[in-house]
Parts: sequence; C-alpha cells; structure tokens
Amino acid sequence: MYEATACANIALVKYWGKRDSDLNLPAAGSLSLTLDVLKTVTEVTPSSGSTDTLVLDGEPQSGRALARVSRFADLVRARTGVQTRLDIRSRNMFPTAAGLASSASAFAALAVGVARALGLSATPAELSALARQGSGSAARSIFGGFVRMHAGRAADGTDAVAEPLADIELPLHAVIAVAAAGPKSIGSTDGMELTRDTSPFYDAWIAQVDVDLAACQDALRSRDLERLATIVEGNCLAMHANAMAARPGIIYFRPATLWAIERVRELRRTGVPVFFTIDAGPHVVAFTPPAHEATVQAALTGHPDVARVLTSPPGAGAQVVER
Ligand code: 2P0
Repeated sequence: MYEATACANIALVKYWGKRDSDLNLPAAGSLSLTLDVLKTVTEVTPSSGSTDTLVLDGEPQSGRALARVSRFADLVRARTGVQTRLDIRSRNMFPTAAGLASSASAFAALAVGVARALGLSATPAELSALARQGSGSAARSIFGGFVRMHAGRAADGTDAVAEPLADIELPLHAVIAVAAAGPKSIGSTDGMELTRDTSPFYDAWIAQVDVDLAACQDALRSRDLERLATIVEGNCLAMHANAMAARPGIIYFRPATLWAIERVRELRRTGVPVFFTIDAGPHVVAFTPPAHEATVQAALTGHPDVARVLTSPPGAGAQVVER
C-alpha cells in the first residue's frame, strides 16, 4: 500500500478561467501558499479487481466521484501500460463539515500515490502537470510553501505546471474564518466557465492577473506587507467582481464574509499587518506574520455564522511512502 499526503493551498493571485477545458489548462498563472492544516491522506493499493474503488472519509463512493478518480488513474495507466486497478481510500484531516474539502489536496495526493502505485517515474513538474489534469489548483499542491503556477503556451499542456518559489522567506500564517455552510453555490469548474463565457470583465481580469503576479512576487521578496495587502485583496475582489458580472451572476459571499473582511481591514487600520483572500465560497482566509496570528484569530471569532477559526503555518509538498 502507498500512503500519499498532500495539503491544500490558498491562492494569493487567483486562478479563474481556462484556456483549454479538456486538458484543464489555465488561461493565466496563479500564486499560492500551501497550508499545513488542510491535509489529505490517500492510501492507494493495487488490486486484483476489475474496477477501481474509492472510499472518501469512510464512505464508499460510486457515480461521479469514482468516475472522476478512475479517469484520473486511466491517465497514468495509459502512460505506463500497467492496467492494474486500484483501491483508493482518502480522508481529509480537517473538518470536512466545514465545507473546506478541497480538490487541490485530493488530486495532488492522488497524483503522487497513483504514479507510485503504477510505477510511473515522473519529475515534480510532471507530477504537477498530472495533478492539474485532475484539478487546476492541485498542480500547485505538489509543492510546499509559496508556489507559482504557469499558464504555459504549449497546446498539450506540458508547460502548464507549478514551481516552488523557494527563495521567498516571508513567514506568513493563515487564519481561516470558516463560515457556516449555506446553500451550495456553483462549483469552481462551472463557475469559471460561466464567467469566461458571459462576464464582460473577463478579458480585463486575465490581463490583470499577469500584472498582479509580477507585483505579488516582488512584494513577497521585499517582505512588503502593505503592498501585498493591496495586491492580494485587489486580486481576490477582482476575481469575485468578475464572477458576479457573469450572467447569471455568481455570488460566493455571505453576510459573515463581509463581516470578516471588515474585521481584517479594521485590524490593519490599527497597525496589525494582515490581509485577506476568499476562494469560491464564503470563507475568509487572512494572512499574517506568526506573531499576530492569535490577534487575528480573536478578531475573526464571534460572528454567529462563523463556525470556527482555524490557523495554519505553511505546508509541505505532496509526499508518498510505502507501508
Ligand atoms: C484558486 N480556485 O486559484 C482559485 C480561486 C477557486 C477560487 O483554483 O476546474 O477546483 O478543477 O481546475 O482547481 C478552484 O478551482 O478548478 C480554484 P478545476 P479548481 O485557488
């Protein structure tokens, strides 16, 4: 049995739009921090059966979830010629009821686990490209710390891979205000397609991502938290504005989201170095140096719809061990 571990990541410069939906190629780059607290552990066991099996958090899966994972394993079987089926058991080490379950940690763990189980020898960049075919954000979770995803230019997607930004030493922790799960809104994959197809702001968004990527890397390297706040919050709000401008408009914010945004900005006005970002959901993720983590956690606690406030240091890249 092969035990693979990967952590989800939160983007400081967001991925929202594809240049090729079949190969899952992003239309622009992105930049993220891998987070230790959002960890997935996936056991991959070669089986003598005629089909793959999947158990998620103890629940046997069939239908779409199994088909998606099985199609992903097929990518590796096609490359190795090894037709062995796999028994896959995956569990998230964070509260899944919180609605933080992430395809990033899931497909990064699956990529390294399935590659090892089927004997595919692959470089980290090749594993990143493989993970991307499962889910775009998973390409970044192959690596730990700060990670840059490249849109690439090649039609086959071989250059649409992530790379670690190992020279960035800025210590940042995440404080995640987990908002009570409301009615399920549109998922990321459909949401970004709808945005590309119908938002009048889409081209401006894609152009802005390149500007934000260069500025974000520069601000991270020079440890300029004030500039980082402007770039990261601006990029997040531009992504959401673009999604809101789709038809029909996509609104991921809930009242608790706006409350948490205000708390973060209030803290900053009082001199605390902190800034926020928000993914395709209601949860606000604040980034702050470790010394301010407790202050930010306290400030984000107390809204009736904020179910819990998690904190996390940066996480490591995806790993696999034989047991
Ligand atoms: C990101 N998100 O950069 C952005 C910000 C959500 C909001 O990457 O279709 O689940 O599987 O490639 O990776 C979520 O998108 O989409 C995402 P697919 P994915 O983190």
